[in-house]
Amino acid sequence: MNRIAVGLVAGTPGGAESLALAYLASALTNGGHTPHVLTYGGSRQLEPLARELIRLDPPLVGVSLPSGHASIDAVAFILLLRTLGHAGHITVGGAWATLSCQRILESFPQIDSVVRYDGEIPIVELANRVANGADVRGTDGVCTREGGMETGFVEGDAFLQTRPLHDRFRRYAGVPSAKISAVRGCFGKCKYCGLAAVRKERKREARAAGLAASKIRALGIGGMRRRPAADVAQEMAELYHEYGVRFFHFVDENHLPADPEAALVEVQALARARGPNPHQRRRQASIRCDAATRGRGLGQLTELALRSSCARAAPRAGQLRYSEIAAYQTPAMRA
Ligand code: B12
Ligand code: SF4
Repeated sequence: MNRIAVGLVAGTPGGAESLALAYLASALTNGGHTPHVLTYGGSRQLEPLARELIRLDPPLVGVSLPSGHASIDAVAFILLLRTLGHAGHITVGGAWATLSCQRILESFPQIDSVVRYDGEIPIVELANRVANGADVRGTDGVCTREGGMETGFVEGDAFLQTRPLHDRFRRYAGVPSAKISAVRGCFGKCKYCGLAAVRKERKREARAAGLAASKIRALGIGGMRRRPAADVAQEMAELYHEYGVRFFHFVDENHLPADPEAALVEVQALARARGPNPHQRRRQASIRCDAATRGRGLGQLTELALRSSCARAAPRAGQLRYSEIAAYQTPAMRA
């Protein structure tokens, strides 16, 4: 099997790392390939970055399109890369690319393929095929102009087995921080949310591919896929001891399950699991307004958060229906 260099590119405003690329870099390394993670903080950095990639000349380049907003610079980068002479395969991935797949391929001949949904498995298969000069059409999870929407479904959940390969740790006041993903998916169906649309589409495609409802549920398609608390704590301990990380930023769409009792079990499991020094733990979380105030289990959740040295638990309105938000309005606010 031939191995290749793979350029992985994302916009990361403010110097943050891209956790998506850290997961892809890890999967590619495990697959024997050599990832090069390149990030830009704004449009001024696009040209030097494109020139750097031309110098590296990887046969496969993957660019992250997580949102429509992020895609403006990202697509400009791809056009620049082609203008500068890059002739290798260019793929894109991320939530927005997943949903806008056909439009992207129709609008930009410079882009060869779109990786849809989780990227860990398809990017390695794509790299294998590019390395061997094989046809990339028909790669599971990869869409080309010749089709592929019907092969969007990828069996297997690399997320649960892959440890991200961090290329940097952002510092807050000199303190190293790391992003962590403990859960993929969310129980919410908020109308304005791109990720809710991604989950809905994935479920529809799984059904169309003939998967039984029981299998869809078991695989967590369209729902929440959760790593065991002990594994999350282990990752935090590794980051703490090996890299001096002291600030952990959970990027989960929604960390806790919808059911308050189940949420309580998760919080307790993470609190009990071995991880960084418990005496130095401080947490900050956004909790749904109703979760923070209502009901037995829900009240307990807030109490537990505060007792387990939660420095700040800020209620937020996201995920609530208008009727639920209205319940918190004072008569003056309603007037
Ligand atoms: C951290 C974060 C940020 C950070 C850093 C962004 C970054 N580039 O890393 C900051 C604060 C800067 C940010 C800013 C914005 N964000 Co933001 N952000 C997130 C958040 C919370 C986590 C992303 C993450 O790390 N996920 C974990 C990784 C592992 O998952 P992933 O990104 O989905 O990646 C997987 C696949 O999508 C795929 N994949 C992703 N990229 C690629 C690339 C290739 C080549 C391949 C093959 C595959 C692939 O493979 C990955 C592994 O399986 C998500 C919500 C979420 N939980 O996902 C929102 C989210 C991505 N952000 C969103 C938005 C709207 C924005 C902003 C536009 C907000 C604004 N108005 O300014 C800006 C855009 C800025 C920019 N230019 O990127 C939306 C996008 C909505 C949509 N798709 O319609 C999301 C989904 C939140 C939401 N629920 O609405 N964001
Ligand atoms: S709770 Fe957040 S991640 Fe979940 S569907 Fe609503 S906006 Fe999207």
